[in-house]
Amino acid sequence: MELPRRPRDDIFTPAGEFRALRARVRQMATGLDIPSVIVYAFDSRTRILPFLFADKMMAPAGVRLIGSTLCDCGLTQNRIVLQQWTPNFRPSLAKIGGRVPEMLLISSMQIHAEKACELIEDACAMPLSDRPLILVGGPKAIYEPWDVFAIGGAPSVSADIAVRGEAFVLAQLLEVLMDYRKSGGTMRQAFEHARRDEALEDVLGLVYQPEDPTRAPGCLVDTGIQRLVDDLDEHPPILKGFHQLETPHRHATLRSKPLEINRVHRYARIVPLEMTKGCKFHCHFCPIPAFNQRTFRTKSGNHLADEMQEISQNLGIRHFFGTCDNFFNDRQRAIDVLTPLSERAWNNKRLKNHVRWGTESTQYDAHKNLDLMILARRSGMRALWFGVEDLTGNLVKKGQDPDSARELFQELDHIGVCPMPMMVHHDNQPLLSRGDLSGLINQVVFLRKAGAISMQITSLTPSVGSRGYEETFESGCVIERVGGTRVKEYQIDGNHVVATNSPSPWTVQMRLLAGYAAFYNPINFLDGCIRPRKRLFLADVGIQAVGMYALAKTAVKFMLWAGKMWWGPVKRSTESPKPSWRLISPDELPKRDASGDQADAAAPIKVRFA
Ligand code: B12
Ligand code: SF4
Repeated sequence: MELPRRPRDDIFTPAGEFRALRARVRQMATGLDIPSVIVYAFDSRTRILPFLFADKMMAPAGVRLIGSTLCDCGLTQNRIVLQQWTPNFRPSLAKIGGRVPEMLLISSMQIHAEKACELIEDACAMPLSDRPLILVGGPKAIYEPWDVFAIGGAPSVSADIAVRGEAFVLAQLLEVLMDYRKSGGTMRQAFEHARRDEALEDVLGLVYQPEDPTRAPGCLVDTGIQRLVDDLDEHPPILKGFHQLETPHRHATLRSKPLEINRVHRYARIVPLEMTKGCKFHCHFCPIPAFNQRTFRTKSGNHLADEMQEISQNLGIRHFFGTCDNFFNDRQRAIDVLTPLSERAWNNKRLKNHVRWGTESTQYDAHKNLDLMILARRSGMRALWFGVEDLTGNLVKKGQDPDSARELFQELDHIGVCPMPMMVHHDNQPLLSRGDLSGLINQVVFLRKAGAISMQITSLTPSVGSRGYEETFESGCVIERVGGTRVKEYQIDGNHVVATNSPSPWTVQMRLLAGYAAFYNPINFLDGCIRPRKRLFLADVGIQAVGMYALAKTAVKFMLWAGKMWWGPVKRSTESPKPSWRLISPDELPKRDASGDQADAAAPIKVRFA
C-alpha cells in the first residue's frame, strides 16, 4: 500500500521553519555534550552489478544530512559509520571522546535491514544505563517501521523510535527531547520521559511503542505522515556531514578521531547530492511519488553550485550523483537549476571543468527537453540514467519508445553526456523476439547501438510502499521459499528473481544474466576501441571493461541463486507480508486512568531531572 498523503494545503512546513527549528535546538543544546553515532547499514551480499563499485565509492547523502542536521542543532560530537567501509563495527563498543554515545541513529534500506537489526541487537545487549537511544530511519523505517521492534520476537531487542520522515522530523524530535535532556540524564531517559508526558505525539513521522505496552498490546503509536520541507535550500550546510566520517577499517571499535577532511576523497570518490525530489509519474511498482506526497521539490541552481564548489575546493572530489527521481520532471525548474550551474566559475574555469555530475530522469522528459541537453552539458552533466523499463511499454507506459530513445541517445552521445538506461525484465517479455523489439536482448542490443554506455537490468520485484505491492503477492507470483529457506530481505533487490509466474524461475535469473552479457562483452569492448564514440570513448571502453569484470562476479551470485531455484522446491506466497504490529494514532491509545500511578491524559505530568 502507498503511504497516505497529507491534505493538499498542509503538506509543507512553513518557509524558513527548518532553519529556525535548528537555531532553537542549537540554543537548547548550548553547553551540552551529547555524543552520537550514525550508522549506514550495509549488507555486503547485495554487492552485485550495476553498483558493484559505486556502492563503496559513496558516502550516502541520507546519513550525511542526518549528521549535518545534528551538528547544526548544536550536537557536534558525532561519528558517521558506513558499514560498507567499516563492516565489523559494533555499537556496544563505540566510544566518542571517551564516552558512550547517547544516540545510535541507524539508516537502512530494506535490503540492508538484517544488518540494521544486528546493530540494534548489539546495542540492546548493553546495560540499560549505558544503552543509547536507538533511532532508525531511511526506507526500511519509512515503509516497514514495525520490523525494528521486538526483533526476533524478543521485546527487549527493539529500536526506540522508527523515523518515517526526513531530517526535519529528526530536528523536531530533538527539540522535544532537548527540553528534557537539558536538565540532566541521557537522551534515552529524555525519550522515556517525553513519551510518558505524551510530548512526542505532535511530532509527525514517528513510530514508537506505547510507554505502557499493556495499554495497547501489539500496537505501536504512529504520529502520522510527515510535513515536507519544500525548499531544499533550507537544509543544513553540506560540508558538516563530511567532517564526521569514520575512517574505513575492520575493527569493531571507533577510531579516536574522524577521517581527516583532506583524506575523504580517497574513499568517497562520488558524492551523492540531493538536487530534486519527486516524480510526476505514478508507476504501479514505485513508491517514490507517494513518499513525496506527489510533490516535486528542488534545490536552487545557485545553492547547488555553491555546494559543488565547496566540495570540490575543500575535499577535492570531482564527481557528483544527483539523487533525483526525475530531473527533467519540470522544464522550468530544470532550467533554473542548470543555468546557474553553467554560469558558475572559479579559478578562471567554469564549473563543468572542475566537476562532473550525473543524475536520473525519465526518457520521456529528457526527450521532451532535448533542446536543454546542451545547457545540461555546459552545467557539468556527463551522464543521465533513464528508467526505460521496457521500450515497448508492455510493463508500464510513461512515454518511452524506441524512436525517441534513439534520437535522445544519439544527441547525448553527440554532446558528450553518457546515456545510461535501466531496464526492468518481466514475465511478459521474451528473451529474444523476431521482427520486433519486445525481447530483452533485442532491446539491449538496440540501446547499445543507439549509444547506451551502461546497462542496468533488474527483474520486476514487489516494491514495498508501491501501489502494486499487495497485488503482486495476490497474483501468486512472489517466491516465499526456495529449498525450504525463506527468501531473505537482501535478495529483494531486483537483481535476485523473487517474483515470477514462470514454472522455471531459474530461467528468468539466467535471462537477466544473458541480458547483461549481451551488453558487457569483449565484442562490444573491441567495437568501442575500433569504432570509438567521439566524445564518450573513454567512458565507453572504461565502463565496458569494468562491466565485464563486475559481470563475472555477478554471474557467480546469479548462478548460485538460479541453481537453488532449479533444485527447488520453489514455494510461492499469495499473501503480502502483514505488519507484525498494529499502528495506531496517539488518539487511539487508551487514556490513562486518573487514579493509580498513571497520569490523567488531560493533565500530563512533566518529569524533569533535578
Ligand atoms: C541515490 C540512490 C541510490 C544510489 C546511492 C545509494 C547510497 N548508498 O547513497 C545507488 C545508485 C548506489 C542506489 C542503489 C540502489 N538502490 Co537506491 N536510491 C537512491 C535514491 C534515488 C536517493 C537516495 C538519497 O540519497 N536521497 C537523498 C537523501 C538525503 O535522502 P534519504 O536517503 O531518503 O534520507 C533521508 C530520510 O530517508 C531520512 N533518513 C535516512 N536515514 C535516516 C536515519 C535516521 C536515524 C533518521 C532519523 C532519518 C533518516 O532522513 C534523510 C534526510 O532527509 C533513492 C530514492 C529516493 N528518492 O529516496 C533510492 C532508493 C533508496 N534505492 C532503492 C533501491 C531498491 C536500490 C537498489 C537495491 C536498486 C537495485 N535494484 O540495485 C540499489 C542497492 C545498492 C546497494 N547495494 O545498496 C530504494 C530502497 C527501497 C527500500 N524500501 O529499501 C529507494 C528508496 C528507491 C525506491 N525504489 O523507492 N540507490
Ligand atoms: S518514472 Fe521512475 S520515479 Fe517516476 S514513478 Fe515511475 S519508476 Fe517511479
